[in-house]
Amino acid sequence: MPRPVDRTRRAGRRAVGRALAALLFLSAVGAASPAQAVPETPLHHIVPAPVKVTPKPGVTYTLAADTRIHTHPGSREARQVGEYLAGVLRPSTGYRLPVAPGASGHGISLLLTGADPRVGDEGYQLDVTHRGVVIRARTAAGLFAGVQTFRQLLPAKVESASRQRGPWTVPGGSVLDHPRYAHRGAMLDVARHFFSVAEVKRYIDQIAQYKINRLHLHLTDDQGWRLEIKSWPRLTEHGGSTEVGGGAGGYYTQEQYRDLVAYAASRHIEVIPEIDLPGHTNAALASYAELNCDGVAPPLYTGIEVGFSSLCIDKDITYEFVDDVLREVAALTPGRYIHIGGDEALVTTDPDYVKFMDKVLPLVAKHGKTAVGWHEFVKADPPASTVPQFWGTKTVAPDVVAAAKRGSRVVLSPATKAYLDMKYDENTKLGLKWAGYTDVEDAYDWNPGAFVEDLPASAVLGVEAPLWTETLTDSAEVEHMAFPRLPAIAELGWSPWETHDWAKFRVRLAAQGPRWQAQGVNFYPSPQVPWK
Ligand code: IFG
Repeated sequence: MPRPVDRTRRAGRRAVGRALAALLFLSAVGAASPAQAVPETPLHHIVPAPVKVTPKPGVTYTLAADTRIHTHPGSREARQVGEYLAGVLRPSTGYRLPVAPGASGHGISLLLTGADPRVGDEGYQLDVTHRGVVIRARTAAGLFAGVQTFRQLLPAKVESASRQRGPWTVPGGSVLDHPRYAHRGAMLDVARHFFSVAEVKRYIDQIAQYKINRLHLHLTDDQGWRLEIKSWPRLTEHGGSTEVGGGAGGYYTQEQYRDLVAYAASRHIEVIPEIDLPGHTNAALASYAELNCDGVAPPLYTGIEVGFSSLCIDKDITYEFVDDVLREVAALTPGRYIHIGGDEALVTTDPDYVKFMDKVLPLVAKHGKTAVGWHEFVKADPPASTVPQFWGTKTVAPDVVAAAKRGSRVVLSPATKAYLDMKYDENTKLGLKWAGYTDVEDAYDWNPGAFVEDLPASAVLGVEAPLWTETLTDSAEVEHMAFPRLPAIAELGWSPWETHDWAKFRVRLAAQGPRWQAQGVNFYPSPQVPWK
């Protein structure tokens, strides 16, 4: 005979049973209980991964025909970011989205006050509530970065250039974000094949989406000189008249170049012009006989060999030439840096190379700029202010580590990871393979802060993805090689190492696919990515 249990205890047990059953039921149906994982939203798909994402389940904000964009009163720069955002949203939503100074709790607000100090110079805070979206930053660059994140919270069709049906709903929540590295670069080689102003602007718009903030333009090489130098006009008249394969080539007048630099700046991207010296100079040598040691100008070159050319190290005119070029390039460069190349000077002896750099590096400083160079130039013991750009295929680089120990900070572009002209695999028609095949996981799965042995993490200024164009002739071919690997490098440059996770990144990358389709980006659908 079971012991009599008093009624109240039995009722109490039933209540506990009911509560347990309810909890089991709720967890089964996925209702948001505190312990329950938050349902997946676009907040989980942002590339580059933000520092901190806090979804607010059940909260959403939907753009409407009367939505307004408010920008920090009195800030022209904030207003420009507002107009940029409107330019992205108007074509696809069809909404007027007027932009006006003001700070309202409704609609979209871009404000330069109230941001968490951790956002620093390029970070932002983004908050989505039922009433609207508020992006706060300390600079316009931070607002611009926040806008790139906000775009990715909207449906992919918002990226379309033509009117699409809504609704234009974004998930509630907040993002706190700021970059890991100061230098988050993309390089475009416009010397092997010339790319028009429109094509470069298209690339600028594409890289800006992933918070890239430096565009290194490789303006001169054996096959072409692409920037007008008024004191040496034949550099473009003759040296810009062809390209790899013998095509028409081309060049930017200084006015066109200024337009490119301004366009990049409006996307908060600093242009770093490269004048590759003393090697990779056949276009200059072909343009001016007097620059050649033997006084004879070689023919224009349309092949893809490297390392066969050098300025004449012992002629005075060489340094007059370099000084004139650097003067005019510096006048066209609001940014801090000029890249002087220095790679593959294979017919320049080391003593001559050092002699050349000892004369040229002070000229860069004289014209008020800081020199970046491919990392070989560290053999000239350059000043600690100069920036070696590492492009090695190995992780051992003692001379680069020595330069870092002298105070230089290094940009990482390892050819085995960041060279976007490397074929994805043996089936890739475009590109080269001298550094090995590089699929998306290769481009993503390395740590810039611990890649070069003995290079202190504090010596890393950032990363940069070079895109050489020996085999690329137009935007579609550029995009096939740059996407999806450039966003991988962009994430390495922006996101905290703690967020680094290939299994998660490939899913986030897959969510970018529909956006690129909406934009007409000719991306490579790598089998490594679970495209939707
Ligand atoms: N190396 C050359 C580039 C280009 C590249 C193609 C550097 C610094 C091979 N120099 O990379 O001019 O030809 O992948």
